[in-house]
Amino acid sequence: MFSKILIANRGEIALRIIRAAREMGIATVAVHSTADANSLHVKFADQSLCIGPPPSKEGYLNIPAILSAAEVSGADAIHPGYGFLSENAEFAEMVQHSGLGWIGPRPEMIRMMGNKVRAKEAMKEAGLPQLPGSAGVIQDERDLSRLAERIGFPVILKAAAGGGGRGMKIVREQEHLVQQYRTASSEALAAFGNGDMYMERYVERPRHVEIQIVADEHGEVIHLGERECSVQRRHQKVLEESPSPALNDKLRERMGRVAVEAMKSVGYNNVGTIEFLLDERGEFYFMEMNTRIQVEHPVTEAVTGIDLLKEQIRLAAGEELGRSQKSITMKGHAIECRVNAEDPVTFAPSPGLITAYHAPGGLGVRVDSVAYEQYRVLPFYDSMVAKLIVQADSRPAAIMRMRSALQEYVVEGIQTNIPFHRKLVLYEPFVEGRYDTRLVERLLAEQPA
Ligand code: MV4
Repeated sequence: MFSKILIANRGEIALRIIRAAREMGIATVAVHSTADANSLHVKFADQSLCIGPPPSKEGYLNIPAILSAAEVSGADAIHPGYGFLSENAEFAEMVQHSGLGWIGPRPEMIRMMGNKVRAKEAMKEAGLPQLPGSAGVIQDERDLSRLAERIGFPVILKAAAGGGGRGMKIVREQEHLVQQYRTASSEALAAFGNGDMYMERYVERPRHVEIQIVADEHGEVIHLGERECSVQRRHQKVLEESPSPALNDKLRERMGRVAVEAMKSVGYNNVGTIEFLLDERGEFYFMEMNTRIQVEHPVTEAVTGIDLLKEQIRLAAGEELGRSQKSITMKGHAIECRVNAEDPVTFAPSPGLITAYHAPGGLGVRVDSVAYEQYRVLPFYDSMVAKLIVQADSRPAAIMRMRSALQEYVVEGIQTNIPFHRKLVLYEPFVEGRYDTRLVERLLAEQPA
């Protein structure tokens, strides 16, 4: 097992990693930007090192500074958290070549899933259901119309180097196809340095359902059920829940089984998430895979009772999974609300000083956050300031618990989306569990802030 872990991240996930490591008897090293010198992750780690100024490129993305910090501190492993360097295959490789443990999947897995076309091909080969689409990258503009005719309109053009909703274009009519393709490809080239595009049939009202994978380095793979992530705004998740109100036991079993089989066939290791699109008929299709711990992991922890961060660390140290799929039981229901520092009308980030703070508590209530009274939300980083997670015996009970917790939550001095969350958990389509990826749009149209 590792004896000292360096955490190449900040905020609540850095704190989450510190807590897991401490419970395992592992020492922790925080790295931080000059602006984060007084942050909780720095205070709570056993050791801390400043790695640069506030801009991410010079700090939390500064590979030489982070590797130096690992060497100076005598850390024997690096946990990248989410965002920042967590899905940078070159970084993972450098970490391993420095003789350090990498708390994540092998670099080749990160690389494969980072290229959306390669990931699709590999996952098709591995047996995951796919939407009708182009066989890999679109090679020639002259193939476009034949391709779209075969797939059937509407189609969606996606950037091979994109992901998470970046670099996508929906095309509804043949006559717009070539123009849309040119625009999308040049936008992708500008944004990602790669103009490669692929095409899929467009699913109109999809749900985003993802499966949590846990795999050891010895070929054992299990899943920890699903998370429903359809409550999004501009491809940013706002609320997640588990189980998904859209799945029944049979569909859950099938999704989990094919996901596990696919991961076994590519030799995946550590934790990961397979994202599926679920259509109105209950058919599911592979979308993308995330090769990191995710923001919304606590809802899975809540319903399975498994500490995903401890698992991740244990598996990265080469330990065996030591649990069978049969031993996994899901209990009750969990919901997570992402609390963001943002303007309720424009959704622009609203950084600044928190002048009053009271986090909710009580049975089945968890708050993962680095916020406190007099904490300053910095303008340089993500605007998420807290995750509020509740669990209860049933979905209706979890919704009641979330309403109660949101009522207790006090954050003053900055603007937050807490008022939005209070509306969301009262909104009938949400309460009924009958919603898709357009839920937030509908709520905002019906009840403007
Ligand atoms: C789609 C789609 C409909 N049809 N692909 C958005 C994020 C990226 N992972 C893929 N996305 C989508 N791909 C086909 N063929 C609709 C979306 C999509 C979406 C997916 C999940 C959650 C929210 C979304 C919001 C808009 C569009």
